[in-house]
Order: sequence, then C-alpha cells, then structure tokens
Amino acid sequence: MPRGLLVVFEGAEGAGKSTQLRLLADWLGSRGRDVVAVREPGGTVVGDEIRRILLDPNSDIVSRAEALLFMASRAQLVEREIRPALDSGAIVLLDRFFLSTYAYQGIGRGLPESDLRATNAIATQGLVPDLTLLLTMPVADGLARAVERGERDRMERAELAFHERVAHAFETFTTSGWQTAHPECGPIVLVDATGSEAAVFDRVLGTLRTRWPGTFPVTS
Ligand code: T5A
Repeated sequence: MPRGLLVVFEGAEGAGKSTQLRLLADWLGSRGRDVVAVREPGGTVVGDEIRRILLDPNSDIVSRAEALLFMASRAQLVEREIRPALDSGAIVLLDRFFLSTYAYQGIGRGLPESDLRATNAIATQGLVPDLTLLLTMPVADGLARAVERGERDRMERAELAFHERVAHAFETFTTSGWQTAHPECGPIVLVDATGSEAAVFDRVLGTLRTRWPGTFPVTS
C-alpha cells in the first residue's frame, strides 16, 4: 500500500499557516504532485458544521464540550479524507491538528493532558504526522493580523493571557524533552513566521527539502 506524506502547519492565531499551506499546495500542484489540503476544524460536511458552531462568537461552549467538538471534527476528517488520501500516496497538507488541542484546550483552557491524549487517540486512530511545521511570531502581531482581516471569531475573542499561554505552550512543544514524551505528535520543527510571505515560504520549503530532497527538489 503506498503511503503519502502528512505535513501539518501549526502555530498561534494569524501566524500565516493558511497562507503558507496554500503557497505550498500551489508549488506542489504546479510540479504535478498529488496534493490534498485540509484544515481543522472542518474539511468535511460534518466538520464544517462543527467549525461553524465552534467559531461562532454567540456559541456558549464549556471547555470539555469544546475539546470534544474539535475531536469529533478530527475523527471525521481523519477517516473520511486524510487516511484515504495518504493511502493513495498523496501529500496531505493539514492546517492544524492535535498539537492545537494540547495548546488551546490543554494549556489554554487547563484540561488534563491525559484526558486529551486518550480522546485524541480515538479521533486519530494512531495517525502520526510525518512533520509538523510550527510557525512562530509574537502573539500580538499574529492577533493584529487576524483582527485586520475582519470580525474576530469566538476563539480569537479569548483574552490576551489565554493566547499568550497558548503561544508559550507551542514553544514548549519544540523541546526535545516534550517531543520524546509525546510520540503521538511526531517531529515538530520551528519556522520563523516573521517577514514577507515569500521569505517565510523559503523557510518552509527549506525545512521540507532538508528532510525530503526528492519530494521538494530545488527547481527554477
Ligand atoms: N483550535 C483548533 C483549538 O482551539 N483546538 C484545536 O484542536 C484546533 C484544531 C481555528 C481556531 O480553533 C482553534 C485554533 C483557532 O483559534 P481558524 O480560523 O482556522 O480557527 O484559525 P487559525 O488557524 O488561527 O487561522 P488564521 O487564519 O487566523 O491564522 P493563520 O492561518 O495562521 O493565518 P493566515 O495565513 O490566514 O494569515 C492571517 C492574515 O495575515 C496575512 C494574511 O494575508 C491574512 O490576512 N499574512 C501576512 N501578512 C504579512 N506578512 C506575512 N508573512 C503574512 N502571512 C499571512
């Protein structure tokens, strides 16, 4: 059975994940690669409905329900989209995965990590990313970018302290000690997300090329 590649983009609000994912999907597509781009929450009919509920500023959702809704969207996306794409040999680019749950619901909301880990195992059925690119930039700059874009969603409306806890959590995740203790997350590398879109994309491509030079070749 062929096995594609699962590359996850992670980071705090407005770090440029969607932008970089789109650039990479275009880059791969123009080189004839079979690429599938999806995001969390969402990416399926059920997931998109869950996304609407989760991000609606009018939704009153307690932390445990929030975590379970993210997991439900994930379970649907993994089984319906990601697994089949990987089995067909595609490169799957995923905008957020369970590292976000550890950061937002674990450190941000304060839910026990052991509970999140167990629930996540149900949602992913053991699927581990081949690589997670963690885009980093100052929290306030990322939030400012998100605000500039328009009305803030329910998550973006959380207080600054919450977003700072989340950003700090993401930093912790890049340490080798944390990664060794969390094999379910796969390898995580930091990518500096400051500077122009093109500059960040060069870093993204450079990181991928170091690991998989044949899949991400140097071309004109
Ligand atoms: N969440 C998610 C959880 O709490 N738990 C979970 O388990 C999961 C999976 C998802 C929310 O759900 C939370 C996290 C989130 O709060 P979302 O809308 O998908 O909601 O949120 P984000 O993933 O944060 O999406 P954003 O669009 O806000 O951030 P991105 O994708 O990092 O940023 P992007 O690329 O859209 O760029 C933001 C703006 O900046 C500009 C773009 O044009 C855009 O306007 N930009 C740049 N400007 C200048 N220079 C650059 N280099 C730029 N790159 C992008």
